Amino acid sequence: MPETLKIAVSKGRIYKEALPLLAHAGIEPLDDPESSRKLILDTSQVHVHLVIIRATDVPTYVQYGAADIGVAGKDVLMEHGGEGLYEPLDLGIARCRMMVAGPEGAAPQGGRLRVATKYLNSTRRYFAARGEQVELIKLYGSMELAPLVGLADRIVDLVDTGNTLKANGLAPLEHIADISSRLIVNKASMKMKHDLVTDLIDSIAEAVRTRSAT
Ligand code: PRT
Ligand code: MG
Repeated sequence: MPETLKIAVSKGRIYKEALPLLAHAGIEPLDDPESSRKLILDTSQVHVHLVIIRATDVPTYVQYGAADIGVAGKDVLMEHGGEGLYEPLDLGIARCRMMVAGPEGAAPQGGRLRVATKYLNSTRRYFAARGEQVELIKLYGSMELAPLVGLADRIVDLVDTGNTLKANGLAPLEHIADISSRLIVNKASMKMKHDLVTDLIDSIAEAVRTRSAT
């Protein structure tokens, strides 16, 4: 059987920005995941398939070898921990910052801060490194709401333009990390499908270089 490559990618902003990089490597999906219900897409290369999954699930699929390669946000990778994965390439797409945010003009807090986030591990590490004791509240989305209704004093979320924070009377307070999407590779696939995988990495790396040169 000829070797195949499965590439895990999420719909939305990562997919949109990854498409031109994949196209440069000669990989063009034959369906549009935004309109098709298919979760496995054939591409212009018969041996390459795209697996369309939730952004937070991408590292898990690649870790277990259900996909050979994936495109995942650094935010998601920092939560996952990176076990079983190589991270050979920063794609420079879907850029944003992970920030601590809170009410505009909030007075410095005396007691133990309550921090709401979906990024529990990153948030725990960040405050621990600063020697600050905080109470973490796990949320799955709409973190901006938490300070407005008294659920939390601060949130940790991704910020791009800052419009979402501003619209909710919040301001960015502390920078935790710069975020962009990374190419990740299953460690066994890197060995077993070495030529296929490294050819793909090289050609996507070239696409990234060409793009940043323009
Ligand atoms: O939507 P779903 O629940 O399926 O998953 P997801 O929200 O993780 O997926 P998606 O597609 O929204 O995000 C995928 C990845 O894009 C993230 O993991 C990040 O690596 C990256 N990314 C880049 C962003 C942003 N920029 C971003 N601005 N992800 C989310 N946002 C959100 C942010 O959480 C906040 O709600 O946009 C809002 C802030 O944007 P501004 O411009 O108002 O500051
Ligand atoms: Mg989303």
